[in-house]
Amino acid sequence: PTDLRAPELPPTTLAARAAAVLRDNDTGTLVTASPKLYPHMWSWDAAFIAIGLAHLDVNRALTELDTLLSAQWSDGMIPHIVFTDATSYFPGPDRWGTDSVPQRPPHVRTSGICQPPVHAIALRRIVDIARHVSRDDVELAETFAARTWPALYRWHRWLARHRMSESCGLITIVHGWESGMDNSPRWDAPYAHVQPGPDLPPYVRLDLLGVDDPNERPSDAEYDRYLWLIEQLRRADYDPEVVPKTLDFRVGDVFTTALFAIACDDLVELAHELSLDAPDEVAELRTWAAHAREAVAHSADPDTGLAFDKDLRNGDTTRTTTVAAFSPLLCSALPEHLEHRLLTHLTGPAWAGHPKFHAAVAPSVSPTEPGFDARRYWRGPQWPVLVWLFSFAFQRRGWTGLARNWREQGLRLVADGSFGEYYEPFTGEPLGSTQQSWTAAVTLDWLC
Ligand code: 9YW
Repeated sequence: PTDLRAPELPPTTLAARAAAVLRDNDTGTLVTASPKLYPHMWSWDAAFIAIGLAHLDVNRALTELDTLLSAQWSDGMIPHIVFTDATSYFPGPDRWGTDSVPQRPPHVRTSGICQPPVHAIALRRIVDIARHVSRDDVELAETFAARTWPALYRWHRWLARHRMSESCGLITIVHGWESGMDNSPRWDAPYAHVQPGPDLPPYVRLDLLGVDDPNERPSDAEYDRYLWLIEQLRRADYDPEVVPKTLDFRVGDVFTTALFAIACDDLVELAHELSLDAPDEVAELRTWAAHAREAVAHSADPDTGLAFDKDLRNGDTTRTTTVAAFSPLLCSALPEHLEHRLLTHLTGPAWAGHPKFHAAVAPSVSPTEPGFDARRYWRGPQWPVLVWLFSFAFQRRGWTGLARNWREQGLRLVADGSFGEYYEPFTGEPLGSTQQSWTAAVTLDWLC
């Protein structure tokens, strides 16, 4: 039904609206993830937001990354939320209990877990955008990149040291939120081990106030588990040595690992482009990228190329197929024939090419999978930011026709100008939050 969506806007209007979203959500030094639902800075959102901002003002884009990096913990971790003073989001800094953690920089309140490492990808993209703007912007971006490269290297080193699983080589996540795909069916089996204790402190959910329909959000039972893991993290004092060995949720994440591989590549490329003198660090980054790719390749089914996460508590391969199973395509982990098969599957009728979809891009879960739910968060809807990641990866691979096609279809999804957090795949109805910053940001990158 067409009344679920506003009519399509022409590109110039769409770009102007996207720019307005970023401006409206801008607090000065950070753009909140969305005005109502997420009034703080999220780590991987900030990376995409910075790319969008670069099309408006390169200097402002760099400030965004600077704000995030100034919240980096002394051990190298970039926290998944940098809190503003807003009190309308739960769990806030008090619930995370990170104020007493010595690794946290004292001037800022943060959560105590991380999100996918897309920041180096963003930085390289911003340097590239600046090259098309002006000499002054190139100078600014390159100087910034040279100054912050060591911080990004330390972030990658933290992941390599503390999170590269010794058994399977995948990057370990200790909370579904670390994957960025909070309640994806990928995590249903691992979450089944998470049994909230009777001493889980009581809480009131605030996320349901920001959406029209609670069925678009995770359930209460899911939320209890999320909160229980925070309790376990607190009790482990957020010690990066202890956490990945003791938490009830420990999963090798193929998607995060694939992104880590290409982000390591980007740091290496930046070091070359900027003539940085860091031969040892560059050698390490190359090794991490190679190990990450190998781990993604290992996690792939030899017949289909679909890659699966590993539950590190029991060694089980989680056989749930979601969009993350196509991660090998992001980092070119597979031999050509298998990659071709995987790509054909992704673009075919079960996924992006579903004949009933409003826009021909991958959903978070295919309608052919048992866990599919067209309206619920990471269980079916289409997420523009994922479309951006895949189209960007395709472009890099030199698959320009395919990249263009995904960009066009991504634009079809967001052309109503509401900048939804995610979209119902059959109708294209925007769901969750509106005026979502990263949706506006990827729109700008597609249009500019
Ligand atoms: C939450 C901000 C974040 C994203 C995540 C997404 C959602 C936050 O929103 O999580 O409280 O549930 O799952 O990827 O960074 O946009």
